[in-house]
Amino acid sequence: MRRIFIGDLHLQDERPDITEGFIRFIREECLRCDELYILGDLFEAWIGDDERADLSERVAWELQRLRRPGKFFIRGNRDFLIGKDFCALAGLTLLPDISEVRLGRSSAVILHGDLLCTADKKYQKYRRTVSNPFLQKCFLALPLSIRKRIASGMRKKSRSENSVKPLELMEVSDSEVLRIMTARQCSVMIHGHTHRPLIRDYNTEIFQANSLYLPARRYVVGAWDKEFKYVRADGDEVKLITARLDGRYAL
Ligand code: LP5
Ligand code: MN
Repeated sequence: MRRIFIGDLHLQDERPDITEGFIRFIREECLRCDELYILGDLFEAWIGDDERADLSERVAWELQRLRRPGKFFIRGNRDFLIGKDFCALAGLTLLPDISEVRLGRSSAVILHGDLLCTADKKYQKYRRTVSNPFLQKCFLALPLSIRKRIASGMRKKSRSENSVKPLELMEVSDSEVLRIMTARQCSVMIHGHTHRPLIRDYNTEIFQANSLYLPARRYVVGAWDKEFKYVRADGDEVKLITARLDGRYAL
């Protein structure tokens, strides 16, 4: 069973090269996989399924026509408003913010990654605010033009806050990583969000459902640009692969 995990594509009209690279990727690399997991921030910003922009329509069509693999989506902090309409259009199964998948002998916990940044109290408070269903309902009831302005203001504020925020606040908390992996008996974690792709080994063994103890390992997929990093799992053989938008892949 081959599974592919990608995230942080941040698709937007201003970067058609990334959109074309993504379409090539799903037509080539994903053709040979059994399941595709998109771990959030597929889009740069999402203001509601009803926007029906050319970009999102094209992405949905390309995903929909990808017949073979199961296709799964976890919301990111930019596209947490993606709902069942877009998922139905794209043939995506929407997963909970923290989900699990069996990888051979191991179990993996998969998530976008922003939930792991527990030191950033301001962000976690913001996340709780915008997760409020009533607030989301009010936002989605606004005209699209107003929503676009609000989203652009939020992006501006976020960029300015991030420009002065200490890096350690925008990194994941290892104690939170291990808490979640232990609680869920998952020896593998795969996420994105930080835009700092890496493989991190922990000197902690996690009990697996099949009474195996396996060392904890975390994989971070990389944001898409001329190059990007994604995770490919063949059973429990998990690799962080460097790829390029032009389709030339490197192991
Ligand atoms: O996204 P990024 O990489 O810049 O930084 C993130 C955190 N920031 C965010 C904010 C998003 O960028 C905003 C995207 C808006 C698009 C969708 C609009 C939908 C609106 C729905 C309303 C119900 O996620 C940033 C972290 C960083 O990751 C690293 O982890 O540091 O967090 C912050 O900057 C915290 C700030 O306090 C966020 C301020 C955003 C504006 C707040 C407006 C108040 C809410 C308005 C509700 C209508
Ligand atoms: Mn993110």
